[in-house]
Amino acid sequence: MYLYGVHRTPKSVNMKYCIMLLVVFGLIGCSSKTRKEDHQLLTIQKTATPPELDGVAIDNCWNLASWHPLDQNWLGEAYAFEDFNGRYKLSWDENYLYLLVEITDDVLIDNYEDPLKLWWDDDCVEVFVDEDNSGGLHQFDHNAFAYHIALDGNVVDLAPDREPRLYNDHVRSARITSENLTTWELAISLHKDSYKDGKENKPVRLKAGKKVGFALAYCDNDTSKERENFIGSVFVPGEDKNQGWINSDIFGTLVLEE
Ligand SMILES: [Ca+2]
Ligand SMILES: [Ca+2]
Ligand SMILES: [Ca+2]
Ligand SMILES: [Ca+2]
Repeated sequence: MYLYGVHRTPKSVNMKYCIMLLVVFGLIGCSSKTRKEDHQLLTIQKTATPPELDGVAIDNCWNLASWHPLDQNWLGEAYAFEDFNGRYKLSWDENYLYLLVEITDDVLIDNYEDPLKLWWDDDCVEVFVDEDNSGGLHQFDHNAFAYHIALDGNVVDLAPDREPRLYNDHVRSARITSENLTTWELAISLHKDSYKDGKENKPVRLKAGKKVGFALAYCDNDTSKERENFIGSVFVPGEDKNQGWINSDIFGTLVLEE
């Protein structure tokens, strides 16, 4: 009897201990999946006057904002400064995130007239936004958006049905190209992860103190069948740098300031 008891007690204690460990690790696993670690924190200033979207960067909000580099080579060989260089500024008001992008690119190409065909192989600006800065996967849902803005202004992202769709009412833009220099001005409305395609959706009203997941990139193609470089605004750790279109954990974090 005694031996039986001795034999049983440690087993049940071990079992309880295992269950407790499983619960603890489970909780840690869940919380790390749902919480994004903020990195590249950028504080951006509200503007009382929206910039005029005309590709001319003389607006007051741009005079007050500082430049940030677009210089992380996410895909492709090392490139020369004349081949590509870029920088950007940000501002906001209740309705929009405003973005000024200045790109030097030696050849601008638009091989595919259909905006829903191989849109990433034409020169385009790509804007990644995660409205609630939640982080996490977003490839086939609207936890975050990856807007590709083509030279003709069309805006494409993958919809939950895994097909590309135009989101032209989410991002308005204007650009002016003078020789190798293109100046883009964009107004981006932010949408919640509950966004429903084909339904009426209200953009989020922006407030001071809000955090937004954000990254910018440029697909540079000059003479090739496929894009030659994909240059982003945030450092992505690890071998595979092309993660922004799948995982919003790699986005930087904007803090909206009054
Ligand atoms: Ca302007
Ligand atoms: Ca180029
Ligand atoms: Ca989100
Ligand atoms: Ca190009």
